[in-house]
Amino acid sequence: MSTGFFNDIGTIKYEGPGSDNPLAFRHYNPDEVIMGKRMEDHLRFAVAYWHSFAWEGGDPFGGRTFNRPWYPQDNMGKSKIKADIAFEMFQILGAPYYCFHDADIRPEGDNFAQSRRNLEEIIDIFAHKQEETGIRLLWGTANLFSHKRFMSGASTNPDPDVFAYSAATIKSCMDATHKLGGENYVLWGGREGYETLLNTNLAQEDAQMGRMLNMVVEYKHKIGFKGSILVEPKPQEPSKHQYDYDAATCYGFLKRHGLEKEVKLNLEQGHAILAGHSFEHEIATAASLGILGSIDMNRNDYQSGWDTDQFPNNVPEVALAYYHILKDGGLKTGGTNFDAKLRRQSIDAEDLLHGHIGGMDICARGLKAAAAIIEDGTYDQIVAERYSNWNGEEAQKMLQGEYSLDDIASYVEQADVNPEPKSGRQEYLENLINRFV
Ligand code: XLS
Ligand code: NI
Ligand code: NI
Repeated sequence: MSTGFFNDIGTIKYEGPGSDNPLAFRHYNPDEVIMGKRMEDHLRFAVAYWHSFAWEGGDPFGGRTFNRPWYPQDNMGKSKIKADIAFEMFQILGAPYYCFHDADIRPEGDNFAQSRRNLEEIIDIFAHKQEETGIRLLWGTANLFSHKRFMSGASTNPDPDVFAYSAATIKSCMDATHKLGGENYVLWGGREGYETLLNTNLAQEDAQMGRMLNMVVEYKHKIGFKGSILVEPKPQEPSKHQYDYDAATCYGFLKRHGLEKEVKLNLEQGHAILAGHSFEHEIATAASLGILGSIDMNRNDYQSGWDTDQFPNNVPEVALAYYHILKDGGLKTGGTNFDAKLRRQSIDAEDLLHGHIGGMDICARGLKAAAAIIEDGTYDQIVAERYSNWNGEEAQKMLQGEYSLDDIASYVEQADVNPEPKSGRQEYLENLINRFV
């Protein structure tokens, strides 16, 4: 039954590139087969509960701008209204998945036990709605950054009681995710970092964070959770410096704590930009290390220096992201989560639909372009050619460690090795992209 929040608009349909209906898809056609797989199964779209249903439109200079029937978000009744409207929106959009933090979906209790009971009550409602609609949970996570108890960190807090409270919270969120058949569990450490080194013991905090993640993995196996555990890198904001800075830094952390085979990454476009990288850099890096898990799709304003979490609107950028995802064999347990929010002036219910419809269409165009690049094969061929001399027997021996530095030095003099530079052909390769996007 419709809640009336979206003015009884029906489900959004694919109408093709020629359509001028703003409430239709022009590129996202769930059943269209790309490289042998339905578009819906490639992209695995998810709606982020927090930005669309918990965030009230505030910014550092001003409070709430939105009016929603579930405000103020402080009791179970309001949480249920919010759940009804959220699931209605997932259905209108035809989004197969959603994601949440505990704090997005339940009111905070007076103590931990009450917060947990509130969570469990909502989870039962979600379970029922999932069954009714066929919508699934891409991932669940714990909000260990909004409440003041986490101001000095969650697992990295100098107070062991906060470490314990965080562990209990993560357990309750893993249980909730498991119960809902979630396909991943995410950890994003917004407060796992520091504001000043003058009060921070880096080695101590690294040990705490490593212990927490090891407990998460142990608990995953204990309860038989089959999904992936994902860490989400971000270099700063809200902390001045966050330990999970970027994909490469996270890999170092995982290695150090013996977790590189157990944990993968959830990479976000805007976080890549904040780290001074491109999104495809982060994806390609994670893929090359074998830890690419899922993506948070959004875009940052390139001037503001904030994590602006806008809906994506740049096809060439998105195409390169999916190009590296497809080369890694596509998203497995992961998906494309719109970790994106409206601008605070976009106060209408319909704006929520426009944001997601546009984002889904941009991703569909990006995916089609990425598939075309791969099917064409020129890049693969040029890269293979560029490294082809490494296939030679002597080159392989150098790589496999059969020669030492002094062996190679004498060979260079004996054979009078004198390398000839070859063009990297960057402009040609960049121009080629325009054939596909
Ligand atoms: C914030 C993060 C957050 C995570 C989930 O910048 O992107 O939304 O995705 O905690
Ligand atoms: Ni995110
Ligand atoms: Ni973010």
